[in-house]
Amino acid sequence: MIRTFQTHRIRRQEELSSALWEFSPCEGEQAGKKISVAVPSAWECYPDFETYRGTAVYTRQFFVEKAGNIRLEFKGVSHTADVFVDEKPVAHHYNAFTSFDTVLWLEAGEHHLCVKVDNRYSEASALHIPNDYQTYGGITRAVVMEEVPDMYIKWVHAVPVKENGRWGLKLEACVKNVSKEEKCAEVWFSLEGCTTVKTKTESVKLSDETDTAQEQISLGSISLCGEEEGKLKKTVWCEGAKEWSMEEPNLYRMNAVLVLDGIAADDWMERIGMRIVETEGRKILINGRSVLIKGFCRHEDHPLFGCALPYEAIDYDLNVMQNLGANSVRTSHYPNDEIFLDLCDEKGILVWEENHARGLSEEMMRNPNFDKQCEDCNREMITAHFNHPCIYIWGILNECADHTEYGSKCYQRQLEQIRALDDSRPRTYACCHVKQEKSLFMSEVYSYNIYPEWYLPRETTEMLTDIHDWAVETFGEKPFIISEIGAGAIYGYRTPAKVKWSEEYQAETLRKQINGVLNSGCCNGIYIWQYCDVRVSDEWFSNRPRTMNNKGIVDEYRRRKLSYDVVKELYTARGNYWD
Ligand code: ADA
Repeated sequence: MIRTFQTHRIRRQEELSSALWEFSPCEGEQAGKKISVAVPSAWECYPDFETYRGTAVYTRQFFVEKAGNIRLEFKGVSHTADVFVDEKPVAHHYNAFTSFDTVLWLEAGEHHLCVKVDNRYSEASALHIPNDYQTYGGITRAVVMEEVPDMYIKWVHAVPVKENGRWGLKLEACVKNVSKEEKCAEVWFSLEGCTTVKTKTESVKLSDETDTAQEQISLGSISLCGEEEGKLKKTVWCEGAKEWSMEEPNLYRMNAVLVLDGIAADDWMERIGMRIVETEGRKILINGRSVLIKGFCRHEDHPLFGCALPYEAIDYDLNVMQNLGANSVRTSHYPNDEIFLDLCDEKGILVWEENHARGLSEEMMRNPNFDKQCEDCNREMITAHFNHPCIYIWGILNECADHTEYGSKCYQRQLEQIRALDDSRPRTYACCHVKQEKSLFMSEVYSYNIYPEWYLPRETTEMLTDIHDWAVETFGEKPFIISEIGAGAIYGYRTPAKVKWSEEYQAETLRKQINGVLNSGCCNGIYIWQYCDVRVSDEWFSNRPRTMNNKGIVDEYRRRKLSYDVVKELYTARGNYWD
């Protein structure tokens, strides 16, 4: 499954995943063995590959109907991919959690696709390191083949705006010419589901045969030299559009059509929700209302699927979280599968999406690949996920070294990069070097990971007020979120002694922590660490019984611990807003 809705009516698209591929490991006792596996998947879920770390090749044939430009998109390969078509290298990509693509000219007929996948840790990998979660191996998200014309639409970004009670969209469309010659195309836009879409100039109909009854607006014409890309910009007004909210997540389908040589040659569709996120003093406002975050941190992790959760399992998790009274998810600690984001758009769940990094020391941030790998991740995440109304904030660099001179410069560069890519959302980062942070002047929201009554013998409200007051005194008034709080419990371990690791201890601690945060009067919300128990790297076995991070409210099989009812009681007692 690529997305939860159709993204093209003109561009021919075929999902190459959702099929059996041939998998063959390159190292170890099983090197050269060939097995048929479903893709997407993580190889740790194939029998006898539970702990395989190394390289492997995935292969399959694919068929091109007519000679032309073929775009191959990989939504996620964990963690380094080298792609070959008919034995020729065509793409290289690092990072499991962002997508990449390549456009090739191919003859009609059968072709051979080979993806060499590497999930090893090495100096070359600054972000995938042994960590408090697992770096799986494999083609873990969808693979798509598309036929594109010489000029095609790479993306359209839309920022909702409101003037005099009327919704509009600030649009930017990116077009690419993949041929060697100069070409000119025109891009038309419509928004399905709104009564009309008008610019200040008169709108025109593209043709009577378009699938949509909506008016088409020209975003303009663009001439591009060979292999060049360019952008068109326009603001359009949308009569009758309803806002997107947690309670009523209204979505509209944006439809862009590219006309080349008089023919509607390419199209691109995505959905948008009308909502504006702002911060004001200590409030996070969505369409002017101050939200109260009742959230969970969630890893993409499941004992049967690794990080390659199918649609149904993602939907299951979101339903459970909503049943618990939650209204937000933090994608700790990397960009998530777009199917997750599509579902959050549809269910009205707010998402804190963050780039990929967890707990890197200054020394680790000095890895020569660190800056580039982060910058690539930020750019790929924001470009691909820009239009999701559910994403209300961007996060970076969870618990890295913002307390040192060198580290804080990295934070500042990345916060600047994020602002340049998207100025419509606030930015934040989850801190842990209590009261030593240097870059908080740049983020719009303060966020802290605190573990009172688990790692630290402190009381929740006292600890967070102390940090909050320091941040406000040092950097000024801003919204403040507890981005992690929690306690561990081994599923099934119940004892009247209520000691650490028992379900009783976790349930009691969470009650104190959640009440402490929500009653503090200075917090816009809380993200519980964490939704479910997750597998951690083998190197992280110490302090991690079962080599799992056991702070889930449900275990890895989604079985409820005693804390489930406590969280449900406390979350459902509060509304979605903080007034
Ligand atoms: C940190 C970190 C999480 C997790 C958590 C824990 O705050 O951000 O990834 O490791 O601690 O369980 O200790």
